[in-house]
Amino acid sequence: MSERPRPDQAPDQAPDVVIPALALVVIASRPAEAAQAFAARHFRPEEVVSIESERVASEAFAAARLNIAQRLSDGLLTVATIGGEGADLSAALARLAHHHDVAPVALTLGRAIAAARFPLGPRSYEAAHALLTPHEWLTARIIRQPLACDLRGESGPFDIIGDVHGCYSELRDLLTLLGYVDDGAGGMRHPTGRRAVFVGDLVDRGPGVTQVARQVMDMVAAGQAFCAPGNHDIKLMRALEGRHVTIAHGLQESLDQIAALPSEAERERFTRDFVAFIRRIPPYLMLDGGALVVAHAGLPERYQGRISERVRVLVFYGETTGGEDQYGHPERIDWAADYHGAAAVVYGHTPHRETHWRNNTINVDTGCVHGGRLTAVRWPERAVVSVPAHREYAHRAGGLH
Ligand SMILES: [Mn+2]
Repeated sequence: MSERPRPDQAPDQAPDVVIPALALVVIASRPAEAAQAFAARHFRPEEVVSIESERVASEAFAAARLNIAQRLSDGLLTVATIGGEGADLSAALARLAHHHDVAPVALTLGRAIAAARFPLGPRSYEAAHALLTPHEWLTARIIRQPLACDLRGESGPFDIIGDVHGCYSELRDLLTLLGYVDDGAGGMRHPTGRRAVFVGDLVDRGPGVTQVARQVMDMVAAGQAFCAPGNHDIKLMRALEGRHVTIAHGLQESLDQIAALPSEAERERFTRDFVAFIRRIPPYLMLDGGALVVAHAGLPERYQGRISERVRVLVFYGETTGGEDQYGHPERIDWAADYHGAAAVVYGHTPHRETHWRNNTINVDTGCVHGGRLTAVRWPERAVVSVPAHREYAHRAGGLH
């Protein structure tokens, strides 16, 4: 972290330490007393677990580990204070956080702690902050930043729209049927303030990929919509970033349609805007005080309110058995069959002919691009609204079930 004060801070003010609102914050100092004092000053007593031993194979760590595991399992921010030794200990704490799909964040006090004790990386620490002088320890502010998925402050009414896959005409039909009107600037808005929420998979397979993406990006930018990314959106983003991806499942249609934009400037602008958009939107959305979760492939209750690599894979691709059905589609684990969560989960990803609420979940992918329907569910009404596809744009082996 930079020691240079930001322009809006007094020169002797320590930099703000921004941590995720759900994290395992590991505070290290040599000796450990400074870390304990810092934790007592900046965190609530029940949030802090002091680890009195530097060794992983100690009773002190075993006891602390149980306590930390319980708190992380309950989705509570937790602070562990440790001394300046024991790289094994910092690694064990990072593993414990990842096990619970919580970000491990390090905060070191003083110059005596080697940064190497808190390596950054997907299997290690997400961030490492350093406060170098006792003056900084006293003046630092801890800022708890809500997770990107935490949109609980956004309340409805919403219209949550299933996989569009470039079906631009049908998207316009559906938005019109739902009461949205052209806002004169490319976007659409609802006269009574309803907002659209997209479950993702805007692109691939269908004929209007760039129009759909542009429409959704415009609506999100105008505050008229939210969007969770789908696996197809992520893959197109990667392809546009120049990364190696297998061209399959309709990706070629998206690339062709982008290549067919009328000018190099428009191609560049679309590529830049789409990549930035998919990068910026959260992996899934918690809305309406937490009563509503929108995730492309759904999300079991134990992962709601968490963001990790495992959660990303789950919300983009869903859980599969690794096997395939008779048509070559991945065999999916029916997570909704035993869903008992308090939050309603609206998702898409796997096309079905019919849609209905089941255990407080609903799959709104009714296979529009495969000649089915484009579907929305109204929230909080829970009513289903849909429009028929104008035609079958992409064949699905075995058809819709
Ligand atoms: Mn899809």
